[in-house]
Parts: sequence; C-alpha cells; structure tokens
Amino acid sequence: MKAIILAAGKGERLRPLTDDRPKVILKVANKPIIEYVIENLDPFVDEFIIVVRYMKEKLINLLGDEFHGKPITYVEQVEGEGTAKAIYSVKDYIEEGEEFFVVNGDIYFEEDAVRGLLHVFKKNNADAGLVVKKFDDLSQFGLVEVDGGLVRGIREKPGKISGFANLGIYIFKSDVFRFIEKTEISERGEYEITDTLNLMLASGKRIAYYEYKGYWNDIGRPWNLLEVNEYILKTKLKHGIRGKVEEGAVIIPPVEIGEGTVVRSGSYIIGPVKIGRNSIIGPNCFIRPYTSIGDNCHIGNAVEIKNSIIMDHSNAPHLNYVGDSIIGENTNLGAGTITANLRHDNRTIKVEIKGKLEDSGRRKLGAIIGHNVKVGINVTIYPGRKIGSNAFVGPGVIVDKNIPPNVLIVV
Ligand code: TTP
Repeated sequence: MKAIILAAGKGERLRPLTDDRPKVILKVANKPIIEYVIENLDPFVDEFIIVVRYMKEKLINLLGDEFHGKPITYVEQVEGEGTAKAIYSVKDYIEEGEEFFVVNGDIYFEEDAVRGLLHVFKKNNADAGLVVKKFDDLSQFGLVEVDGGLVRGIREKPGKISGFANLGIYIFKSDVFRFIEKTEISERGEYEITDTLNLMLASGKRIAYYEYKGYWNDIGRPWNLLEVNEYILKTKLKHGIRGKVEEGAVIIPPVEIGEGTVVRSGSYIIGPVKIGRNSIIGPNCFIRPYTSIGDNCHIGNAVEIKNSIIMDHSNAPHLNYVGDSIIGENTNLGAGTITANLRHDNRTIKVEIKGKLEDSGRRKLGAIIGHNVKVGINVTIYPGRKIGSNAFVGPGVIVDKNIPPNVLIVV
C-alpha cells in the first residue's frame, strides 16, 4: 500500500521558522517532523509519495529517494490551494481501485492510529476511512459526526464544543479523485478534503472512523513544536552518552548526548534533555528539562535553558536565559541576551499569527527566533515575540514587537 504525505503547504502560521524552509523539515527533539510521520507509516506501507511545493528542494535534499529501502517519490502539487488539490496531484500515481493512505505531513501521531484505521476500514468494507480523537474544545478542528460505526458528516471549526476531531489521517480508494473534481472552493479560498468527504457521504459512500486514544498534535503554530518536543522527550528519550562529559559536570538522566559533543565541567543538566552531535556545552551552564539542543551548537558559561528547542549551529554562549523558546538554525545570541517567558500579570501569552493575535493558552512562552539571526549583547525579548530569519538585532534592543526577517534593528 502507498502512503501519500501532504507537505506542500506554506506553513505561514509557523513564521519565522518557515521563512526559508517547509515546516515538515523543522526538527523536534532533533529530528524532522516528517521523519516521525514516515516512521509511523512505515510498518503498513511499501512506498511513500510526498506532495511538495513550497521550498521543495530543501525537503527533497533532506529525505532523498528512499526510507528503509522503500522508494520515496516527490510530486509537485497541482495549481490551487488546499488538501484536496494536494491529494489530486497524485492521481496519475494511483491505479483504478487502489487503496492508499493520506496523511498530513505536519502532524505528530503514533503507529496505533494507522493500524486502527486500516482495521476499521477493512472491517466495515468502507469506501474511505479517517482517524478521530475526542477533544473538549473543537474550535480549531473539524468536527466528525458519527453514527453506527460510520461517519455521517464533517463540520469545519464548529466552535467551543466537545466531540471527535478529524486528525488528518485517511484511507482512500482511487474514486476519491472523481469527488475531488466536484469539490468547490471553500470560504477560506482552499479546496478542502473535508468538503470532498461530505460529497462522498452525500452520494452514499461508506466512511469508517477509528477513535485514536494516543498522543496527537497538529504542528501549525510555534508553541506546538514545544508541546511535541516535551512529549517526545518525556516518553521516548533513552539515556545515552556518546560524547565526552568532563569531571565536575552533573547529568541527571535521561539525557542523550550525541557523538563528538563535549560537556564541560560545572555544567548541570537535568533530563529529559537531548543534545546532538559536535556541540560544546558549558562550562558552568544549567540545562533544565524538555530542552533539545541540535548539532554543532555552543551553550556557554552562565547560561540557563529550559523547555526550549535550539536548532543546529546555534549559540547561546555567554550569560543567557532561554526559557520556553525556539531558536532556529545558525542563530547567535549575544552575551547577556535574555528571553522573558512570563507576564507579570500571569495571563496567558498571545502571539501574532498571520497578522492576528492568538492566545497560545500558555502561561509560559518565550521567544520564537528564526534562522541565521544575529542578536546583539544585552537584548531583552518579551514573551511570545518573534524575530524573523536573517535579522540583525543591535545591542541593548528591547524586543517588545515582532521583528520581520532581513532587517537591521538598533536602539
Ligand atoms: P495546513 O496546516 O492547513 O496549511 P499550511 O501547511 O499551508 O500551513 P499554514 O496554514 O500555516 O500556512 O495544511 C495541512 C496539511 O496539508 C499540511 O500537511 C500541509 C498540507 N497542504 C498541502 O500539501 N497543500 C496545500 O495547498 C495546503 C493548504 C496544505
């Protein structure tokens, strides 16, 4: 069976981290999001087809043309926006009557979701299938209405009600393309696969559903990266030191340290923490739980980091505090630069997403800094503020507003 992975989206809500790359290659716990998707589909499929468009070269260069000996084919999305258009792009790769999985490339889920879906699809002799999960607040999701083991309808963003959410994991047969051809553009200007599913239901097709009880996250907004990072480190991390730890460093498991990394004396690391290869940690730094630090990073003297993602080739080298923050690749924090991660009034932190303020629901959220950023000394970054990729922030700047990419900001 083939798995179609949708990875053509622009990932605008994840700016600045997607300024120069597709969101599915962003690393969580030091591994690209799409690799978790592929690994969890792997036991059930013998071929992967990835639908690409935005910054596709970066994704193709990263994954190459096979995974565990199974071929990966890249297909450019046909003109138009939306998941239905993305799926339609693979029409010529699917034979008449063939069954195939379709999965959003930007979600985190585990194998059981796919196993359960396949099971209910076969058992119900269905024409299509999807995975659902119960949530108390469906305002960000599609509500899947069910009855007698089958789906009866899907309603996008039904408001603050509880029910089954559509998780973006499907099985289709080749006749889905016929229904996509009849799918009309939605209010938000996209061709949506949920509209296609409603057309299928209206014509009497049987759509099975599997209720998944495991962990799932839709990595649409920056703080979702922190949530998934925390989940993976909490549940999957195995203690293992492949680098060098100097005498006088304290490591409280589980901590994974990659080859070539040196942890210098006086560093105090409380797991779960994951550190990649060839990084230099310390001397005298404090790394607290749920932190992922990539390859070739430098975390220096008197630096405290907690609950954060630091991507490859980035540095917090002197007197920094990084809390509940995401730092992109090849970014440097000047000495004394501090991220604030808590409001004095203790209210949840709002972040500007596509021009609108959205409540992250988090009391603690620090900075979201893009790739190739140079931050000067003694910069103070307010909670939930973003710094665009390739920006230069001069010394002493107080970042109380988002900084766009490719700019120079001085006091
Ligand atoms: P979304 O998260 O809805 O869209 P996006 O990835 O463009 O992100 P944003 O809204 O922040 O700009 O997409 C859900 C999944 O479908 C995701 O895996 C990307 C994929 N997708 C496509 O492949 N093609 C598309 O045209 C769209 C809109 C999404």
